[in-house]
Amino acid sequence: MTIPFFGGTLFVPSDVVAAWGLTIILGILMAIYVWRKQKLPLIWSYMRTTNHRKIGTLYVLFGVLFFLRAGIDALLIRLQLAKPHSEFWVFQQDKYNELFTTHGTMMIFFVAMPLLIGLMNIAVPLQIGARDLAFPFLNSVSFWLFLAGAILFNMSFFFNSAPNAGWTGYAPLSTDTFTPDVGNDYYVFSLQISGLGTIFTAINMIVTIIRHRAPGMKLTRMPLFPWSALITSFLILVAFPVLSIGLYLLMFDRMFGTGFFSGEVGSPVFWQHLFWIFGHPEVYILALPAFGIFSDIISTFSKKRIFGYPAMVLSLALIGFLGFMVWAHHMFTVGLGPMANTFFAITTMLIAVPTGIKVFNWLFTMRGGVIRITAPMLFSLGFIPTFVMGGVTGVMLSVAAANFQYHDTHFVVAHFHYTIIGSTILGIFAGLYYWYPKITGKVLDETLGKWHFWLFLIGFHMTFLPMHITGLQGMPRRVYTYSYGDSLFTLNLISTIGAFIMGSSMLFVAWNVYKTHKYGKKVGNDPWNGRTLEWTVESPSQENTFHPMPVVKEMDPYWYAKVEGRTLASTTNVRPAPIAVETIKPLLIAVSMSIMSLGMIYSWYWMAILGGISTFALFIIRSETDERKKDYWEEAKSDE
Ligand code: HEM
Ligand SMILES: [Cu+2]
Repeated sequence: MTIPFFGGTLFVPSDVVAAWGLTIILGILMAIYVWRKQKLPLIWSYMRTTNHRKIGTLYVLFGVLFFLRAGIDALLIRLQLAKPHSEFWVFQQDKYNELFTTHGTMMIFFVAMPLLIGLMNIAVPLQIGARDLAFPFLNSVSFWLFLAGAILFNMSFFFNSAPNAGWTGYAPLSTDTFTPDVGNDYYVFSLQISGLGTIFTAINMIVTIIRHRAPGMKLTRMPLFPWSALITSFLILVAFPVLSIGLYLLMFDRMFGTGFFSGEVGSPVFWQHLFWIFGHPEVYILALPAFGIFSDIISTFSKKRIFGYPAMVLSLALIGFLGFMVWAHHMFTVGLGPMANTFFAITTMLIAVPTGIKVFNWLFTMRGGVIRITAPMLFSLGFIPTFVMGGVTGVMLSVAAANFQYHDTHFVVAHFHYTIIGSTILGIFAGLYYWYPKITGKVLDETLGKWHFWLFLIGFHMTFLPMHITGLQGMPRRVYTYSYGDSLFTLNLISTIGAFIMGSSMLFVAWNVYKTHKYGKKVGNDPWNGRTLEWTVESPSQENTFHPMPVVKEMDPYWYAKVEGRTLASTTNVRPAPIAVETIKPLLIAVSMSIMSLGMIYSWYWMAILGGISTFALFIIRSETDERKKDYWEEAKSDE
């Protein structure tokens, strides 16, 4: 669509026009709803909250919102690939590149990460007997930084400059020589901002889990989800700064004419190293929390303690450690040489060992157990074979010589969707069904949950199983079309139909949430007959839980207390809890940083400086106000 604009003409693609139109209409409808139902005070209180459950809920809400966007991207990709020589209406110019870039980037950073972090926020403090995260203020800063990054990223589409160099932002394509438009600046700054928030969360989680466990809850008695959160946080702490550095250098290349990743002295391979030193651990940052969720759920619904607890913890740690030794398996075809390729092939294959141990331990946990097939359990059961299949193709990919054949084909696309959806997404669904009572006080409808599960799983395998074959037949990834002669049509059509089945399963979630909200009954503390501490507190969990504090004498303390018909011992002599405050400052920090980033993206330096000054000022103001000041004294005394 071309629009006359001050004498010139403006070209606006029709999908962007549609997006603006839709957003304005939805915005107006939402404003009316908020006004009519008088929800403003509620929104205002959530904008200032520092409570872990509320922040966790916000993460989940926005994660789901971005899932919708990234999911629609996926459906558009699949529509385009449904038949050869397709000319789908949104495919003006190089839209396909933008679509797979926004799909991949959003799914990883603005869907999988926030949903997992949201679940950690909701469940981890309750599971370890902490009243909140160690730094509630910082927690809220993390959330708003994530949201600021995500909104920034999405804004790019509305100005018809979505990033288009893939979620990996490979140089030299992502440098200003080849993509001079601001699209990839949006990529750089939105990941930078939200990444900062993620690093803060990691610090927060580590301190919370190390410092704020209930009395008697030794690390060796801690449930596996907090364990996975702890190890994941260490991975984040090492991996995300590397991404930040990479993005920082890319920013210099794009905006200030340096040549880190191209030219005489720079090299695109430097970017690949930096990116994958972050990027491979990132895969485990997504997978490990899901492992933790499955462990807790499988144990609960098998009525058995998790099998091989020490081995489970050790293999979590080992996977985390090995995750840092394998990044170059993404670079087999770059030409690092046979020695390097062999080293990275072997370390990659080694990861299969601890992963295999975990799979067997889940199976042994179920063996001889009293199994209840509930929605969360179904997702956990669906995870095991799906993830194992992804693992098998992973080992195939790690054979460096064979990798030359698979590299950058749909085989890889099939592989990583099996692992990421098999672990993270199924884990998120399982966790959401499982902890829904702790979030809202109601249990989601089981029948609709099962519909969701089956449609999703069947649709999933229909979508991605054929991609193994199209990939082996040589269908390249990130290429927007193919021809009839390639004999790829039927398999691609099946994939597309599968994707729509998968998409339709989400309608059951929407219906379920609506139905539960409308007709669901409030449930008590312990709707699943659970084993761990989160089931001893109210549903939904209140601010300031655990008064008095339970004393933990074994693993799964709540379960053994129930079995032996006693109540958990408790004490009031505990370390002072983190102090929740209501404050708008975290949101303001995020807004200032967005203003700074927008200024940088469009080289409006006055605006960048303004945003920078206001960020800095807020830091100063914050450092002058510390709600814990008087409690430091008490804590110092109690530590003596
Ligand atoms: C809902 C169902 C999904 C469908 C139908 C789908 C489909 C696809 C397809 C066809 C591609 C390849 C595009 C191309 O190479 O031309 C792709 C890429 C990708 N997908 Fe998905 N996907 C789905 C869900 C997810 C999820 C849940 C995640 C992660 C949490 C994810 C992460 C990625 C990533 C990282 C890429 C690579 C993008 C790139 O090449 O830069 N996808 N997806
Ligand atoms: Cu990897």
